[in-house]
Amino acid sequence: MSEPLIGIVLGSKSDLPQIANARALLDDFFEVPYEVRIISAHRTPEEAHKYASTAKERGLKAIIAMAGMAAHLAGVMAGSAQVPVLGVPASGGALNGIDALLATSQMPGGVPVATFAIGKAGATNAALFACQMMALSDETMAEKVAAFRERQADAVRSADEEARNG
Ligand code: RP5
Repeated sequence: MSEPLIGIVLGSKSDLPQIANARALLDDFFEVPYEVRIISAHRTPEEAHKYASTAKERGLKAIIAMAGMAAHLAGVMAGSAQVPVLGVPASGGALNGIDALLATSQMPGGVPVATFAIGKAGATNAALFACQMMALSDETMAEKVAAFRERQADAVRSADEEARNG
């Protein structure tokens, strides 16, 4: 098995269902090696630092960090990592992800976290964004990104045709 190029880190195993579509895309369409880890900024802070600080030397091109509630995970990763961190606020909790959205996006200047939508859509887009970043220096990946967009557009056109034909 190839070494992972993308690290997907979740704050809890309860976040796992929210990355199902992202995983399917990476597995089946983009065929990118990735790893999934459960590491908490609060519950396992030493592991969080170790994971982020060794990401570049282990060959990761990006870290996708998803966490909910007081979501410090992406910020903690960004503080120690030398690769881009894509933050995904997990849905759930009393505020259904709004808390995580603010915690993930409102980083102070100097430590960027690219923040995506709450929940499944955000995880999907973070995975696509990681592929797009890799496509800048990988022509095969660039072709897959283009093919994905075309497939998506075709699905909308088919839906449009069905709707028009009643
Ligand atoms: C966050 O707290 C996790 O990312 C999860 O979204 C939320 C709740 O975690 P559990 O109590 O379900 O483990 O750290």
